[in-house]
Amino acid sequence: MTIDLFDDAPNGQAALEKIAPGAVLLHGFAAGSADSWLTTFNEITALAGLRQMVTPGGHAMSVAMSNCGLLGWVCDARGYRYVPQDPESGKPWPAMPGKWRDLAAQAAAQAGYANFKPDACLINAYAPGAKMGLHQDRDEQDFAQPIVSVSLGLPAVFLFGGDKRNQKPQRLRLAHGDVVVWGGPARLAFHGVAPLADGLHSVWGRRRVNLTFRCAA
Ligand code: MD6
Ligand code: FE
Repeated sequence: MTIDLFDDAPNGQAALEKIAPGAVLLHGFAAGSADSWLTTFNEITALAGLRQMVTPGGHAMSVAMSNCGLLGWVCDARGYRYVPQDPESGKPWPAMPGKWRDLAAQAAAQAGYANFKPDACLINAYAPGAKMGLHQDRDEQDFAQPIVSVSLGLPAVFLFGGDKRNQKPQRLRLAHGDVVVWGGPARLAFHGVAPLADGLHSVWGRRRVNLTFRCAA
């Protein structure tokens, strides 16, 4: 199964780069079907629109977000949490597409995390200049489960630190189709995204989209 995916990658293989104990970068793992990612992304964001959420501190995030799956991550004046309904529509988040869930599980398995069954997919859309400050992902119930992060569209510089905020982060270039899998001893590492450089991607245009698959419940 994994071999087939590798054959789909543009260079005929997906190189696995270890970035820290517990964290790997699968180069080009999701690059195979760029058009179908976009079609599905458009269907989901037509149902649950991208929006700039406001942090508990009162700042609008520069990244626009939506979700699919049983649970979606939100933030507002009350804090950060997972909720089963889109607060804008009152409706459940759109279902997680089976092909998205399957690709996330295959990436997790490739990184050594078998039986990954995500219930939440956070969708992040970056316009040029948008960024994400250093943070830990700690709103999920079970830190034994990894996170799988799929990068689409324009390349970004991913900042990857340690489990203390003051550790100087590595700077990793994430290109279209790259997948980062993140768990075990790296699960609570601080990470962020540097301001997105402008550019034009042939399928996604002037933006980067990141999908992070999680087990939230
Ligand atoms: C992003 N990603 O790449 C933001 N979190 O746009 C994340 O915050 C993230 O990529 C946990 C694990 C992988 C990630
Ligand atoms: Fe994160």
